[in-house]
Amino acid sequence: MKLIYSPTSPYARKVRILIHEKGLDVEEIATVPFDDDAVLHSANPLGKVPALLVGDSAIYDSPVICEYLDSLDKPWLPNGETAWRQKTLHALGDGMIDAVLTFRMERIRPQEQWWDFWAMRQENATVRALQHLETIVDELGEPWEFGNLAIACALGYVDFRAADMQWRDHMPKLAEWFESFEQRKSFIETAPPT
Ligand SMILES: N[C@@H](CCC(=O)N[C@@H](CS)C(=O)NCC(=O)O)C(=O)O
Repeated sequence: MKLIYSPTSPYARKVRILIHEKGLDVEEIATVPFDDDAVLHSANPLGKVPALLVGDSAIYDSPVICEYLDSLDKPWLPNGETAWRQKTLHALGDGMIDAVLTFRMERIRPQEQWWDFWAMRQENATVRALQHLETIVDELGEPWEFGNLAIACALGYVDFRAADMQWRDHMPKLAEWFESFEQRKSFIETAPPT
């Protein structure tokens, strides 16, 4: 298996942590999606990372890749009803990443093209998600789980792209929960380059 990824992608970071934690045999191939890499385009017509090559076929969209890789060895995703909660937490993390990515893209355009309404909606969504996480922190679990994998990567992405939010000042329980994840080897080794 081969993973096409970008070192700054938080979506790819989830997959890479999962690979590291489970010791899976996956070759990691770095690319820059904005360079319109032909290998990436042939794997994923949407031109987005991550994409996983399995034999002659490709799997994409990071939650699908995570679910596939997780199923290969001692699944974190439980069977039955609780799986829906784990998938929903994973979607919450992904949604936070989507929101931070979107408002950052607004801000790196020339200022006269900024759409403040849209940027503000994404920023507000991120704040609401952080506030919600602070209220459900006891549910997030301590070892890696399918849901908290995305939440931890989302918090890492807020730190990477929106550090000025200073979320730790307002969400102390979440900050304490996140500390133990920040110290894990797989999290450190997949950190975006500064
Ligand atoms: N929903 C997708 C989002 C992937 C995504 O947007 N990746 C970004 C990098 S962080 C990308 O490849 N962007 C290139 C583009 O949109 O053209 C997933 O979870 O895999």
